[in-house]
Formats: sequence, C-alpha cells, structure tokens
Amino acid sequence: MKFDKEKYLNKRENIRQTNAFRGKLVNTKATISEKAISGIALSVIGNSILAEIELNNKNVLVNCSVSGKISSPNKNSTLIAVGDSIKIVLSQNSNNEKFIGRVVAVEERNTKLSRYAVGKKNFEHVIASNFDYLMIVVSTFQPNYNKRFIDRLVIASEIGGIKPIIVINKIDLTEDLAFFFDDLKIYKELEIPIFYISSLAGNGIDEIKEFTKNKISLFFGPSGVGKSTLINLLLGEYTQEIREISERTNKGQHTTSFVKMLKTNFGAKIIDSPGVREFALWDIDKQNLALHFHDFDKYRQNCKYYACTHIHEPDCAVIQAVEDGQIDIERYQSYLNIFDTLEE
Ligand SMILES: Nc1nc2c(ncn2[C@@H]2O[C@H](COP(=O)(O)OP(=O)(O)OP(=O)(O)O)[C@@H](O)[C@H]2O)c(=O)[nH]1
Ligand SMILES: [Mg+2]
Ligand SMILES: [Zn+2]
Repeated sequence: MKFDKEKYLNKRENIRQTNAFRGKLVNTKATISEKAISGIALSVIGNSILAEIELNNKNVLVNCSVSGKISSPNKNSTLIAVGDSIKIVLSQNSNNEKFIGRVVAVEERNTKLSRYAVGKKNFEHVIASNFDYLMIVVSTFQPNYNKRFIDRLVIASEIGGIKPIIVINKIDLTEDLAFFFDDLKIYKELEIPIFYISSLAGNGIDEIKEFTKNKISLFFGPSGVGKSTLINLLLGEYTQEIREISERTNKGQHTTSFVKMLKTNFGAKIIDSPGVREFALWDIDKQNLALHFHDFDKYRQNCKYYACTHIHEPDCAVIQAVEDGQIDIERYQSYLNIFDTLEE
C-alpha cells in the first residue's frame, strides 16, 4: 500500500487534538448558567465543536469552543462526542455579526457506540451518541469483509443500546450474490437487517433511504468500503457546511478523518465516520461475553457448569452444538477470538 502522507498527517493531528482535549477538567457539580441553551454536537475536532441550536424557531449552526471546566455526567470518557446533547452559552463575535458559543455542559447519553480508547487505560472512546441505527458497512470485495469485525460491532451496538444493521456495499463487484446471502445467513437468523447495495451502480439506495428516514444512523466500518460514497448519495444535492481539510485543499482524496453528523432532505440524520481497523470492545468482560451471542442462548442453559465459559469445560452444551453443526462454527470462532482479547 502506498504511503499517504496527507492522510497520516490528518490522523496525527486528530490524535494530538483529541489527547489535548481529554485533558480538560470535568466538573460534575458545576452549576450551569441560566443563559445556556441546548444544542447537539454535529462535529468535534479537538476543541472546536460545531453545534446545531434553535434560535428564533430556526435551526442554526454555531461554532463553539470549550474552555474551563464543563459539567458532565460521563467520567473517564470522551468529553464531547458527536450526537451529544450539550449546553451552550452564546455570544457575538467582535464585529457583532456572528454568534459563537462556549460549551458549558454535556448531558447523559441515551445510546452510544463506544470502544476502548487506543493507548489509554480504562478510557471510553465514544464514537457517537444518541443515535438509533449502527450501519455496519462492509464491502463484498476491495476490501473483503471480515465476519469477526461484524460480530464485534453487533456486540458493541447491543452494549450501547443501538440497533445493528449490516450493509454490504459493492455488490457490483460480484456475480455470485448467492454466496453472500448464504455466508451471512446467521445474521438474518439473529434478526439483523441486511442490505445489499452498490453505491457505484445505485442498487439498494432507495431502500436505505426508506429505512433511515426519521432516524439517526451512524455509518461505521473499515476504510474504503464506501461509507462516504453512500452518504453522498443519500445527501444528493443537499449538503451541509461540514468540510474536511482534505476536501478543502482538494488533493483528490476523500478519506474521512473525523466523525460528523449530516442532515438529508428526506428526514434522516446521518453520521459519517473514519474507517477503523481494530475495534476493542468497551464495557464487557470474559464472563458476560457469551450473553451477547444470542445464537448460543438456547444451548447455554444446558451446560454442566453454571459459570461455563464454553471453552474447556466438560459437558458444555455450546461446544456440543458447534460440533453438531447447530451453532455456526465461525460465530464460535469469533467468540474465542474476542474472549482472548478481554479481561477476566
Ligand atoms: N465498485 C465499487 N466501488 C465503490 C462502491 N462504493 C464506493 N466505491 C469506491 O470505494 C472507494 C472508497 O470509497 P469511500 O466512500 O471513500 O470509502 P469510505 O468507507 O468512506 O472510506 P474511509 O473514509 O477511508 O473510511 C472509492 O474509490 C469509491 O469510488 C461500490 O458500490 N462499488
Ligand atoms: Mg469516508
Ligand atoms: Zn458451556
């Protein structure tokens, strides 16, 4: 793979800003100014937050900063994530032309997608909050999908209280769609909706529009699967003023470098996000992992040991079901895989 310097620098800058940001103090007891108004964070880049607020019965965007202590119920967690409900004190800039805001508080998150923060012990990295659907976007080929990734994200969505949806993009790259239907059968059995689409040829886009209407959906997945291409189709002509540095300098690369919420003209709110390679689960341990594998549910109760981990214990009904072909062997592989990466 070619080294992409701009992408690297963008990424490094984001990490630097995020780390600086994490150092901010959280004050859970602060009294919030009566002047503060409510808003939603649409993008968070380091210290600068783009928020949507209601002003004179109209929704407007306002650039905000964070300074000093902010009141928040979330400890050891991302201070402000896209989707967060925030409280803002407004003021006008020096020319009295434009409103600017200062974030003074963050509210409790209803739903969220969280991962274990990279390189930081016991710190929750919230990718986005207060949304409905986690659209797990993968492609048929270029890059090939990986079911271990899907399994992790299905668990993360359950932990965060979000409904998982699988989106298989780039179906134009295969002539054997039946293979994918068969390979992903287990997720259908788990009642996870699956969309087969091509953002290049336009297949399945109307179905995605219909499905995401009046909902807030985070599009999440590995780099290059086509999240932004799909999102651009959903946005159509209607674009919002959230530009990326790389788009502005127009170097011809569109790799997404930060999370941002966008509005469509058909009533869906869409969150685009940078591609991920690894995803360490947050808020789960070895003991409760199996509870998130619902295809194990009907066997688990027949294990001989109450605290069976379904790995080495004798008379394990889950292992028996795998051997009998009743549990998908790849799901069991995922289980083992994730089990190994978790704390006791
Ligand atoms: N063949 C084919 N190519 C596609 C399709 N959708 C997107 N692509 C191509 O895949 C490449 C990556 O697309 P992006 O939309 O930038 O992917 P992304 O998931 O947003 O990537 P990151 O922002 O890096 O996470 C581009 O060259 C797209 O033209 C599709 O349905 N079929
Ligand atoms: Mg992208
Ligand atoms: Zn067992």
